[in-house]
Amino acid sequence: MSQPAPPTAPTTATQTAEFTVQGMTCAACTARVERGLNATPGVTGASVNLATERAHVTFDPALTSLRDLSARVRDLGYEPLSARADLSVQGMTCAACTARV
Ligand SMILES: [Cu+2]
Repeated sequence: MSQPAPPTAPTTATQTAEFTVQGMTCAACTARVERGLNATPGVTGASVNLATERAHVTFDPALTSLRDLSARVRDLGYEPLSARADLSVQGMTCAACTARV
C-alpha cells in the first residue's frame, strides 16, 4: 500500500523582484533595508542600491510576497514604491533614520 511519491519539482521556486525604495540617504540606510529584507522569512537574497534607490530581492513566493516585502521596507522607515508614481518626495536628510536608531 505504498503511495507513489508526489512528483516534487527540484527547481527552487524563487522569484525576483525589483522595486524602488525612497528615503534612503546614506549607506547606513541601504544596509538597514538590506538587512531587514534579508531577515524576512522567504528572502534568499536582497541587495539595495543607494544611487538608483532600487532594491533587488530574490525570494520564495511560497513564503513571502512583494506585498510583505513592501510592508517590511515601510516598517524599517522607508517608502517602497511599486505602484505609486509620485516621485517628487525624494529623501532629503538622514534625520528620519537617525531618529530611528
Ligand atoms: Cu541614512
